Amino acid sequence: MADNGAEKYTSRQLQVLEGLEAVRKRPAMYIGSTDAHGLHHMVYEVVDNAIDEAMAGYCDFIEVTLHRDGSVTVRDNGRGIPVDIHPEYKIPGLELVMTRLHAGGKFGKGAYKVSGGLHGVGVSVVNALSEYLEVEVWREGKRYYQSYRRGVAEGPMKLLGEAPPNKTGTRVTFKPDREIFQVHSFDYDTLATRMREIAFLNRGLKVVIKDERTGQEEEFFYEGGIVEFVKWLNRTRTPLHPEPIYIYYEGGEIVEAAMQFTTDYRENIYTFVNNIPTPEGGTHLSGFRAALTRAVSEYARAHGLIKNGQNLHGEDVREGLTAVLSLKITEPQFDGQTKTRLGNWEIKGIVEGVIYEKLKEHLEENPAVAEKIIGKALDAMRAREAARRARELTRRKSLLEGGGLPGRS
Ligand code: 0RA
Repeated sequence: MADNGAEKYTSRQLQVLEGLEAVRKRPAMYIGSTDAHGLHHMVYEVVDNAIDEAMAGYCDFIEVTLHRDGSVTVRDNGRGIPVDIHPEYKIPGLELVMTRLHAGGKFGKGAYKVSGGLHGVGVSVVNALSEYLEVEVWREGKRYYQSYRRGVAEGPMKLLGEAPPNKTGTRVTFKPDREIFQVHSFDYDTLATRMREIAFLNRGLKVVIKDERTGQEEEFFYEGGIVEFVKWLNRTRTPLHPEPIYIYYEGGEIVEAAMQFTTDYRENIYTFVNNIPTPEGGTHLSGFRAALTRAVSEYARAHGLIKNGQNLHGEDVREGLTAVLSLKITEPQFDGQTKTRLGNWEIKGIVEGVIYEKLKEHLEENPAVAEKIIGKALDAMRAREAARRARELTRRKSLLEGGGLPGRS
């Protein structure tokens, strides 16, 4: 019996080492790359865990500190990593989270969590790729600690003593391994940009970044969430209406959008799923665009703002639009070259329905805003048609002049 247990323990330890070995042998498979991107991804991986706590409603503070020796600390006031002994593995949850590769599903179904793509690979990957990692947990009135070298525990988890009343959370300090990464220095601006984005996407969450190498320090906190995000994105543009249009829907999933039209000619739509940017777009963006075109076109036609035979295209309506679309869903499927395109087919219809209904309502209730948006779309439509006529004219002319190919007359 005891013999059997000892043998099991040994094979388990072996499994752990094999898991870590795999991560250290092919780090890019787990962290994306070993260049600057991969290096910064190490921080995002730990921060993602704190964001999961925030999305679950247990965390409203995250702090990232860059140290002079190339290490970084991520601190949060979430629930703290569980420390109780796992019934099957017979080690604290903390050690399990830090040393075993996980296939995700931390919270099980029904919770919004960061997963898919490179995100959600687990803190154990960060641990395996760190020269050293130290973790401190405040939970159930106590303070716990464990440290590791290249993913291997230096000793058992220690109880450090009492935690201050009601204090919970996690603090992770790690130094990315110089044997693994080609770049060793964190870029403040890269990290600060992402921390600001996280704060915009989670209203009421305070995100602090501190750089001990330079003394630089910023605090991001936005009570207005993505409405403030859109205003901030438009800080160098001229808005057509003072307040962004805001849409919120909560069903099985959360659909949130903020949009503001400007005198710009470009379309600036930023999409996120569970706080992860989706620059390759996907079903949520398709649904959003379809709804926008339909709602604005229908309003324009119903109020006699476009004539019969005239048609607004999607690109006309989107000209000058700055928008943030943020979804929280339980089982995101990330596809595409860089796993940053949302694939869940059912999301297109959900987003399209929500945005169409609420935008239509907003336009009906704010005719002055509607007229400005449609005026701008009509300008875009006329410019598009004029450009087409000019192209056709040039083509006909060059045909008449014989040739059709430049330099041949
Ligand atoms: C596993 C389970 C739970 C939380 C966490 C891990 C967790 C990980 C990190 C990493 C950095 N900060 C973190 N905060 C939490 C769920 C805890 C519960 O059910 O009480």
